[in-house]
Amino acid sequence: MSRVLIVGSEGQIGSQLSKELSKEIDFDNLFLSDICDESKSDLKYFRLDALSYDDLKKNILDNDISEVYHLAAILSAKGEKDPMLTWNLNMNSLFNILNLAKEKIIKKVFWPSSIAVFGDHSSKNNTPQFTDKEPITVYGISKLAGENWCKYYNERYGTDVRSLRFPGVISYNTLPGGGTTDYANDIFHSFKSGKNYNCYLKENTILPMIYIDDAINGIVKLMESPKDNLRIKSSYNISGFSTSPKMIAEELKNINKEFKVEYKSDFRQIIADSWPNSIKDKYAREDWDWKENFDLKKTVKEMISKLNIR
Ligand code: AKB
Repeated sequence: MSRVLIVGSEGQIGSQLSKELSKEIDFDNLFLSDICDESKSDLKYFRLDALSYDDLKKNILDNDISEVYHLAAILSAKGEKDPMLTWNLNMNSLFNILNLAKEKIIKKVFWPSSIAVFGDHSSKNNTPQFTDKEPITVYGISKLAGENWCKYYNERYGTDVRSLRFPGVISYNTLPGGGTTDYANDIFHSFKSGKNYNCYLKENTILPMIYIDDAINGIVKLMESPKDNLRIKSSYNISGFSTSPKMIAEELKNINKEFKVEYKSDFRQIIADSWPNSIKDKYAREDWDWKENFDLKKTVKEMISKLNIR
């Protein structure tokens, strides 16, 4: 039985992943950690700075942890405010985990990458696993470097590090912070509170998205797959559906025709324009049976129900 640690458990993906893993893993075998003092969950939690190799190693050894989900990162839009801080956190926390895996202190790692690894020269539609990648954000640069380091450690040191290139994640429980795709979450909260939404992207900006349940299901399926089936040693393309602010707004207007969205793009538009419109996730489908369950309509329906919007 693995003993599992989530690093960055209080964020958008971590808070839902911990709920899901706690269904399968005994209370005593699941540990959460983040940079804040307390957890919102009732699971075992300790404060941890992922940049401290010594603290990470001590906590992992003391608790006999064998599997780590390393989710701590600064996202694309926030990252542009302080590129060096973003590079430092995103890269050096990953190196800490990779080196613990290299030393065989941990046996298995999950680390999320992002569609931010793609750039202006990547193919725009149905973007394949292998294409030109010239990311324009420091977040994207750190994710692309991280992917290559995961591949290097897997091939050179025989580590077992697995990764998914996430599109924008839409979720109801914890809001993302500092991403370019955050609008696809924020819009539901404005809708719920009866306010108009001011969107920072142009109405027809199409980006790939995934509903949180699919994102979690993808992580769990990838981690359960036999290692030998995994041809991609860096990070797998994965996607749910593609949408624009206008398409989400239309779905919400079908529920309440008074709902209004105003569009005034800011610096995040340039980031969004450099990312793919849609993703081809054939390797994930072939290697570990990836299949999304949520399209846009189903996602909107689920968000409305989970956020208790009447
Ligand atoms: C962001 O917008 O920065 C993230 C991502 C696509 O990785 N949601």
